[in-house]
Amino acid sequence: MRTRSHLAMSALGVIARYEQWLPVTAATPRITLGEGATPCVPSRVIGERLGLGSLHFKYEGLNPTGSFKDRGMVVAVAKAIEAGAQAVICASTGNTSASAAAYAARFGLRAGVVIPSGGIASSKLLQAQVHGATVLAIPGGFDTALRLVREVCDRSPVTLVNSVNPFRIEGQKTAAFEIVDDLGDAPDVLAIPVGNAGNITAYWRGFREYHVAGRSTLLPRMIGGQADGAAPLVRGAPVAEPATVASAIRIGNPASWESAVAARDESEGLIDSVSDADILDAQSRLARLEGVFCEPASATSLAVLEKSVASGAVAPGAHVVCVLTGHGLKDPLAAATRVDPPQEVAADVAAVTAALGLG
Ligand code: AN7
Repeated sequence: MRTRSHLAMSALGVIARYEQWLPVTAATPRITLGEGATPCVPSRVIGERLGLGSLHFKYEGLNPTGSFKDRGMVVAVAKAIEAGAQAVICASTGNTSASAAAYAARFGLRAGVVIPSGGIASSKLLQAQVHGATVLAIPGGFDTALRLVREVCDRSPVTLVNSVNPFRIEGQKTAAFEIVDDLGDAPDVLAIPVGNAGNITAYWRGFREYHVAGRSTLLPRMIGGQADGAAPLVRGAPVAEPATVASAIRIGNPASWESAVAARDESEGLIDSVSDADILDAQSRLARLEGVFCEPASATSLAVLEKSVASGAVAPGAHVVCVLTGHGLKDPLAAATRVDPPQEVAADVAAVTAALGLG
């Protein structure tokens, strides 16, 4: 059950809750849509099966627009307002655009989003549209879209709110603070999906800052997960045409490449890749065994954790937090490939009883 203080935390939002850790000034508006204060859900089944000391899911799908992007977006938009901006722009595989559109709508900015044509999940596209963003679909993938919006920002008075905007990373690091605040210390291992690599950068920064300040006794090993068909950081070279069912992380040339590698190496962690089948299996297991529905990209964190336990890279007994970055309802078509259609039955008690196996 959510406690009163828990509710108060999400009502505060991440800027007001963590202002002393953020680059905010007296002039920065304390805006919020209620982001952050997401639960660390203890695993009921999977952690024990893997032989872990503990496993928690940081359920970021419960943010206002259904993904972790809201943590960074609220800070980026607050700083944009502080600087007098009237418009924001981003490239996106879907969640950044949904978040930018919502915060822009709420706080009176125009939003432009550039997406790969046909390349983002249906609910994410709808979110950008419903919040009134100008949605532009281009031929090519996310990497092309990001290059394009960076050039637009060099020429025109519009604020870029991709994670190359440093305020995005600053806001996103609050998720690491929350994990330590909720669990009492940092975990041994943090498993996290990696696309444009802003989030692994942000968590590592957050854990380090809390550790330096004496809020935690340890630093987690960062275990990053990419999809086999979109694994530039595993290969060590950009991927020209990234391909995976996990459209959120269909990224071939991550903007935060160096800081992701630094997070991996400084934490003595690893970044590995998993197949689309493993990703969808992990998504399904989370839904069926734990009651937690996340999108495919998010399930990459569990899939890479399972692979790491199997290889011995993560030891039995380890205390692990798995970051579930976005809600499963974001991408209904992907999840629908792994479920049975409803059984058509007659509208009578006997038929329903028999179909339920209660007869
Ligand atoms: C659910 O929305 O890049 O490694 O444009 O939506 O920080 O990029 C989304 C990325 C993981 C990867 N999980 O995080 C975008 C975008 C989900 C995501 C990632 C994304 P980064």
